[in-house]
Amino acid sequence: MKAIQNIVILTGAGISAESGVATFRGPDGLWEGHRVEDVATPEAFVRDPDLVQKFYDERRAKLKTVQPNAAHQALAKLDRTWAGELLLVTQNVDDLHDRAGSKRLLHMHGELNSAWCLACDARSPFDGVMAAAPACPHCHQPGCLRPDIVWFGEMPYQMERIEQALSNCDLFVSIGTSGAVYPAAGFVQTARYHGAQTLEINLDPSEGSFHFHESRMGKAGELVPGWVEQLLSHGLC
Ligand code: BV8
Repeated sequence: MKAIQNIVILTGAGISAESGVATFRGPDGLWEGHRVEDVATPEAFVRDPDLVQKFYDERRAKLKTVQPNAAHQALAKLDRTWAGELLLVTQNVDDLHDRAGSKRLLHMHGELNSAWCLACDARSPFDGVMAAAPACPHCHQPGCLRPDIVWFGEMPYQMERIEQALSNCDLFVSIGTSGAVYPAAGFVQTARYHGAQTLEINLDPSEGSFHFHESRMGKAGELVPGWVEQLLSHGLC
């Protein structure tokens, strides 16, 4: 097995589940009877902006009541101590990786605590209630803010940077994701094509489990700290 220098980690809703943040496709996978795919779209925002704003206002408010768990903390420790290249790509729009201290972090689907102004195109930190049509912190226009979230049918953020990291990594690890959403679900194939070792840590087999060299089934809060210690001690996954 070749030495590991460069690592890409992909996380999904499962890594935040033990912090009390609902996943999308578990038993609690519906929101007020709506499938996420039906609310997290530009069309839904045009059709019923108040419903969509309420969906995100509730999840943004929930962030103030939850804490990073042992999996977030372990990945932040890896971020602080890994001498090689490391990129944590999260599909999650919560701020738990940020609050745990991860720095080499990329939110490919946007963030709940960010607002995107449709009048001036600026993105600004935001932790309030968007349904109240507040003014843009940048241009001060009222009622022009949308959640800074990548909806279905919209291009995820920093895809070139992600593709470059995937083509250059020795190890790709997927944690807490169902492998249901693209292009994130295809990252394992890109990494493997470029010769990376691939590991999945998940509660259940994901839709893409067969693409991984190794799968470890269990809770992220229980498995990720041990995996990080193993990696830091032996440089192997
Ligand atoms: C795009 C923000 C193109 C919203 C989200 C093929 C190629 C490319 C695109 C497509 C394609 N086929 C279909 C598409 C379109 C679509 C798509 O993938 N649809 C799916 C439904 C089939 N993709 C898109 O639209 C993407 N955009 O392709 O643009 C383009 C090209 C040119 C120009 C313009 C556009 C955009 C997708 C982004 C959508 N936004 N998030 C929000 O958060 O409100 S995606 C949404 O689902 C979530 O954010 C999350 O990121 C994502 C995936 O969910 P998971 O994170 O995996 O969560 P899930 O609940 O599914 O699974 C949790 C897992 O954790 C489970 O496996 C469970 O077992 C496990 N678990 C639970 N507890 C634990 C645990 N594991 C460990 N420990 C535990 N304790």
